[in-house]
Amino acid sequence: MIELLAAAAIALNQSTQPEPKLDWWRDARFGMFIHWGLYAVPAGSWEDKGTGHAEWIRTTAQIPLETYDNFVEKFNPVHFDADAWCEMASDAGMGYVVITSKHHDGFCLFDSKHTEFDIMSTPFKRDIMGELAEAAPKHDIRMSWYHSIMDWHHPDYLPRRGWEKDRSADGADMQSYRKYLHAQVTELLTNYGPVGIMWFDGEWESTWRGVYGKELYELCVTLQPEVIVNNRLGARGGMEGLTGMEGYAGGYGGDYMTPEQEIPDAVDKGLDWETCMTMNNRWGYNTLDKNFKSTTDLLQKLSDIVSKNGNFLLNIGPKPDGTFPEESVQRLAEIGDWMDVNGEAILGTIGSPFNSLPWGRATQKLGDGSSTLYLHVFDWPEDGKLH
Ligand code: H79
Repeated sequence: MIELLAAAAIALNQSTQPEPKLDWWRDARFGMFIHWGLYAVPAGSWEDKGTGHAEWIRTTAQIPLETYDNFVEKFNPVHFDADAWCEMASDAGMGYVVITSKHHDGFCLFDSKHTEFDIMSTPFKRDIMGELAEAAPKHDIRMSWYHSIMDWHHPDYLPRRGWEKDRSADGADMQSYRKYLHAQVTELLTNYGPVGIMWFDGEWESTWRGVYGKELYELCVTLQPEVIVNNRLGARGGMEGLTGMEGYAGGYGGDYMTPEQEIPDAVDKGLDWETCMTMNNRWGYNTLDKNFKSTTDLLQKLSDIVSKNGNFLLNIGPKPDGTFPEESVQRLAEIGDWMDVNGEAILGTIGSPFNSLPWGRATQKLGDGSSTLYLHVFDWPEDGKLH
C-alpha cells in the first residue's frame, strides 16, 4: 500500500452516475448471491435425466408440474439459521446478500398471499425472507431479493416450455400474470423493511416488453425510493455483457449492469456494474458439482473486478437442510481472513488509475487532498521491483 499525497497524479475513475442511492452498494463492492428453493431437494440429479441439473432442473430434466410440486412436501430445512448465514457473509467482508425470493420454477421462499406455491405450504412453514430481513441489519448486511420474471408454475405465465405437451395454455393471460408479479413485488418491498436491491432475471422471453420493465421499475421506486434495481427488467439486448441500461422505454433499464459468469476486459469509466458468478459450476445445490474455484482465484477475481470499478456477487447454493456446502463455508472463511487484513483495499475503493499492470491490479481511495493507492500483487516480478 502506498500513500500518495498528490491526488492530482491520479486519473480519476469515479463513477459519474449521480445516483446517491447507489453509494452504499458502490462502497460495499462485494456481496453474496444465494440460489435456494425446491430444486435443492433433488440436488441436481433426476431419474434417467442425468446429474448436471440445478435451479433449472424442472426444465432441463423435463419434470412435469405435478411431479415437481411434490418437492414442496420434502422442503424442510431444519438447520436454516438466518443469523448464521448473515454472519458468514459479513465475516467474508460482504456488505449485501441477494437471495432468490422466487426463481424461474415459480416457488416462493417467502410468505405470499398470492400463491400456495410458497414456503408456507412446506413442512418448514417459516418465512425465510422475514427471518433474513430481521437478521441482516444485526450483521451490517443489506438484504436483497432476486425475483424471476419468467415463471414456469403460474398458470397465466406464457409461453409454456416447448416440452410441456400436456400443460394447457388455454385461458392463460399475461396481463393477469403481471398483476401477480406486481402484487408479489409489492409484498417483497412492503413486508420486510428496507430492501437493498431488487435483482430481476428471466425477462428475455417474447411475452415480456420493455414497457413492462419500466412499470416494474416505477413500482419498485414508488414503494421504496432508495431500492436499487438491476438491469434485467426489459430489453437487455442479450444475455451477457454490459448491456441494457438504456435504449428502451425512456431509459428505464435499471440502475446497474449485470455480466453473468464473466468479468469484462475493460469497462468505460462511470458505469455501475456487478459480475455475478458461481463458486463451482452451478447456481443451485448439486451434490456432484465439486468444481470449486480456489480461494486465491476468487480473491484475484475480486481484485480484478474492483480494479475496474465493479462489484462481485459471489454465489452460494445451500443444501436442502439449510446449511451451506462445506466447500463454500471454507472459501468464505479464507476470503474473510484475507479481507480482515486487506479489506481496506476493496471496500470503499474505486477502480485503478492504470490501464493494465503486468503483475496484478490496483485500486484507489480518495480522501481530502490525498489519495491512497492499493497494489494487489498477484505475481511478484523476479527482480522484486514493481513498475
Ligand atoms: O439465476 C441464475 C441462472 O439460473 C439464471 N441467471 C443466473 C443468475 C439464468 N437463467 N438463464 N440463464 C441464466 C441463461 C440460460 C442458460 C441455459 Fe441452461 C442454458 C438454460 C438452458 C441451457 C444453464 C445450463 C442452465 C441450465 C443449463
